[in-house]
Amino acid sequence: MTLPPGQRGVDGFPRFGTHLQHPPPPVPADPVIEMSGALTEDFTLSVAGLAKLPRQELRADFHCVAGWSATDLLWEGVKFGALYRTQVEPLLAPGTSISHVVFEGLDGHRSIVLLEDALADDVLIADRLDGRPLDGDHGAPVRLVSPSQYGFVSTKHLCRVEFHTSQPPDPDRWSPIAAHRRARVWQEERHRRLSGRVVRPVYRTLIGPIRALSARGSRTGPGGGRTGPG
Ligand SMILES: Nc1nc2c(c(=O)[nH]1)N[C@H]1C(S)=C(S)[C@@H](COP(=O)(O)O)O[C@H]1N2
Ligand SMILES: [Mo]
Repeated sequence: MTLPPGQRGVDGFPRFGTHLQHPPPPVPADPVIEMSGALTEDFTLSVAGLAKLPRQELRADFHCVAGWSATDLLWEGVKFGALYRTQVEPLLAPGTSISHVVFEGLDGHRSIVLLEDALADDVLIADRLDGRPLDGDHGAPVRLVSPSQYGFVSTKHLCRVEFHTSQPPDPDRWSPIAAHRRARVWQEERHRRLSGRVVRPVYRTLIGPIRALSARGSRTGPGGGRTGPG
């Protein structure tokens, strides 16, 4: 299998993230996803209810912007596009046009995604990985999975989705490592202003330290919680 430009395969699926050494957030007794923003009314989606919607399996590689790729993961969940069309579009006032979607996790991680990217056929709200419920390391109880975009888009521990009619405030804006707004892996859209090729070697130096920190915060022990064959 070829990987996108500048990516290197890793064994297994490490826990990795801006959460660094923080353990995964506790899963609420009856977890929900709050759906809010430019809708005629906000609503709440229960995570248990997701299991009853039309299910989708997705076999895909997962690419972190720092340069590692986990290969051949099997996700299960609900297509974000199907959810949007059936449950969100009916709540749009005439003339309202959504441009951006914000995905927020229980740990405060946020990803800002163009609607057209969020509606791609390979974007899931996933509750299972490799035939098992998601564990804390990989985003329990549910996470976004958008394998055509770098990993930071795929918010773990998803608890809120906001629908916006224009670019929402972006705390990343003036950051030296400002993430690319589309973050498409095959276009190597790592950085907002610098070319992917240029930032590659710099980002790669972050993999070791962030992996070590993330493993330290893991509930399932170092190595990332992906056990068994594969
Ligand atoms: N809630 C939350 N989601 C997150 C992150 C995070 O720190 N918190 N890190 C992101 C980054 S940078 C990557 S590469 C992937 C890593 O997913 P994994 O830990 O399942 O490998 O999660 C993304 N989603
Ligand atoms: Mo990442």
